[in-house]
Amino acid sequence: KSLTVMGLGYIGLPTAAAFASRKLKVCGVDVNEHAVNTINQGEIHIVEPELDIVVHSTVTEGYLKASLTPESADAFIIAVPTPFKGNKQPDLAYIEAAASAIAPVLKKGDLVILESTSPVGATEHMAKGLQEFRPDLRIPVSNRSSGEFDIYISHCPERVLPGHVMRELVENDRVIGGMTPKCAEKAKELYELLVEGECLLTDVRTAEMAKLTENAFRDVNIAFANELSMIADRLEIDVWELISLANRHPRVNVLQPGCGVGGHCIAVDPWFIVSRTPELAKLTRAAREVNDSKPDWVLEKVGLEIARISQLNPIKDVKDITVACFGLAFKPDIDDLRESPALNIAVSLADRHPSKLLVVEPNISKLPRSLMQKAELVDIDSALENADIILLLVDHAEFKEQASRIKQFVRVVDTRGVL
Ligand code: SAJ
Repeated sequence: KSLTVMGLGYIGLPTAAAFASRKLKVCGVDVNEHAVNTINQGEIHIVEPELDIVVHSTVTEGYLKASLTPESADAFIIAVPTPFKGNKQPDLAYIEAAASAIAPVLKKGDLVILESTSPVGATEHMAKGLQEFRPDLRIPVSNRSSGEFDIYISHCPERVLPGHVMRELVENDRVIGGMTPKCAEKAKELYELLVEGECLLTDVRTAEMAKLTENAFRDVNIAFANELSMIADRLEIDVWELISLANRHPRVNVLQPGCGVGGHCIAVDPWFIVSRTPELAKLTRAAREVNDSKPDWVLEKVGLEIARISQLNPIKDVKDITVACFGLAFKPDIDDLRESPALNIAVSLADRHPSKLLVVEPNISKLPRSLMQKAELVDIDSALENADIILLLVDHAEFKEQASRIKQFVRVVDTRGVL
């Protein structure tokens, strides 16, 4: 049996390598020539623990190879990005391109699975595209189709946590939506080669919505925590104490506020729900807006601290006030700066305030381009020595360990409750 995986990013490459490690002949396809060459040398172009070992061994043993164009296979998994456009409408261009690339090599009996997180209706849209390219094949194009078809179409959303992908690919339960019950069964047969969790079968629309629901659920709950943090601040209440007390109720579990919500999923996926049903998804939209507004609120807080220092020391020039940002990553204990509210806050600080900017980020060795020449990367000691204001943005383990020292600092804006 053979598998072609379209897209060799954070989901596609681990998925391709994991199936190849189960002795399936896997061809991974990407438009990025550098990625294709790197993988064919048994190396990886992204950061994910344990992925390098699996890619190296499966390429060496001949089970995994990468290519710029797809080849014929028994099953196809599409794992390409689904970003949104400026107007928060989903952009399905990558799915459409992947479908048009595999259409010429499809043959009777093949299975096509969309794994990309997608708005409801995207799998049907993809199937319609395939049908247009291949009028000679009978392809199910509507959710809950009935009858016999030549191609099996399913949606099986990925739900792995970056940093734990190789383990979660195997251990997590999978939701598998089929265009027909048989399509779902066929996809289940494939995933069972790899997945030790349960494979739960449903239709494609429900599977699409299940994935969006998981991330929107988390977004709404984080938004509640973020809103509480702003209310508590206004009322001069310690939000961390407040949440820990409320969470002592047996049916309450408030999440943790922060400087905003980052990453490539939780800040994007809820918009896919809003885009389909804008008049109904009021809470989902409000949560997105609360979380997106949190970085501005943090910037205002820092602005107030800068103003306070200027008032207390009228001779001190604002240019001589030093702010140290602790953390740039989008969440604790990773080096991933993409879509990070902490990074955006640091960049805005550098652009808006003439004060000096220091950055402490133990997980990186050089500043990203957006901060180069605007800030200086330093260690904790040097920041504590030189900063007038400490802005705690990410609760990295290193900062928690040093909490008692940081606490002695007079001006700290702690967005994560580290102190
Ligand atoms: N965050 C808070 N407070 C919290 C929890 C998280 O502010 O209490 C922030 C984080 O700092 C980060 C953002 O939310 O900026 C997202 O982090 P995360 O750890 O909640 O999630 P991701 O984006 O790394 O991964 C999520 C996961 N989804 C769920 O937990 C429901 C993962 O399982 C999905 O596979 C992934 O999205 C995805 O690819 O969709």
